[in-house]
Amino acid sequence: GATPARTVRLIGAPTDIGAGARGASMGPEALRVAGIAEMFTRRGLTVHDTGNLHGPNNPCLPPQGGYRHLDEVVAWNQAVHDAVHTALAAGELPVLLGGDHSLGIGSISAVARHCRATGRALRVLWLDAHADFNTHDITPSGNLHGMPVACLCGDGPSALVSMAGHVPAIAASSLRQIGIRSVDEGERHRVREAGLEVYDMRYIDEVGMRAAMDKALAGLDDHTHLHVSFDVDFLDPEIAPGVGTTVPGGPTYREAQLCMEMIADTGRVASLDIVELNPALDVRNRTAQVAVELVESLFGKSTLMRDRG
Ligand code: Z70
Ligand code: MN
Ligand code: MN
Ligand code: MN
Repeated sequence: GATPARTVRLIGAPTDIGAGARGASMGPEALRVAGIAEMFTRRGLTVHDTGNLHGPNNPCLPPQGGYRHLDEVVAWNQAVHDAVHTALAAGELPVLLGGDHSLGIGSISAVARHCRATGRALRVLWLDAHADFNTHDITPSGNLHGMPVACLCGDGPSALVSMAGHVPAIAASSLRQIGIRSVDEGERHRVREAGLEVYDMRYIDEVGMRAAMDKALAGLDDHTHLHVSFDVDFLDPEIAPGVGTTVPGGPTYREAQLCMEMIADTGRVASLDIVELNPALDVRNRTAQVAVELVESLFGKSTLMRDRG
């Protein structure tokens, strides 16, 4: 099968437009300061850092019709979509440096568009404390970073739902959620109804990260495009305090490393989002450093036995 690209394109999207807390807008620079480009170079990849995208400022307004900042979220996502799609069309591996998780709509819509055009299967791994499956009528906050999975599966405002050029952008069956431990009441019903494949923290506690990831990664073939959407609040707050919404009881450093290593072993990672890092809430850029260490494992770093160099 086709090998994923060896050139990484870093795409910064400095915005917190879809989040409840301010500060994820500083994520891209914090990841650069933590050495994300140098890390990819160490992994033997060529890095093109194309700098940051631009978009509207955060007006900090209350929700309207169940959405906060919908027009601004659309503008940012369109910019992300276009940049991610350009990278994929150029044969590069896009790495979105968020920014809040609403940007997963633009990023994954571009991936879905690319997969459809090239006849490839798509698998999306959603690493997160949250299911991000809310809609305007059940959201407790109006924050669009709580809705990207719903939008990608066809439920949401038309400008976001149709960004891939086909609706839904992805089939619910192409998604695997890992690390989930905070789901709102109405959201829970929607997750069940849609039949999302969720490996929540209880499941991981009971069977272990290894068995959970074996299941989440089952059924990939040589042509599957594997997209990883890494919400940094996936991690336990003990190792990742620098996020807007900490939820206790997440994967430890070792569990998260194993998760990333097992994804790397598939050799199929073809695009990545790193989102919800909030340097305003971090401690000496520690969360950014942990994120970079984990992404290094996601791209094949491992000790001794399994090292591919
Ligand atoms: C809640 C909501 C959320 C991230 C918080 C929180 C959603 N379910 N997502 N932090 N990344 O407001 O919809
Ligand atoms: Mn999220
Ligand atoms: Mn989250
Ligand atoms: Mn509705």
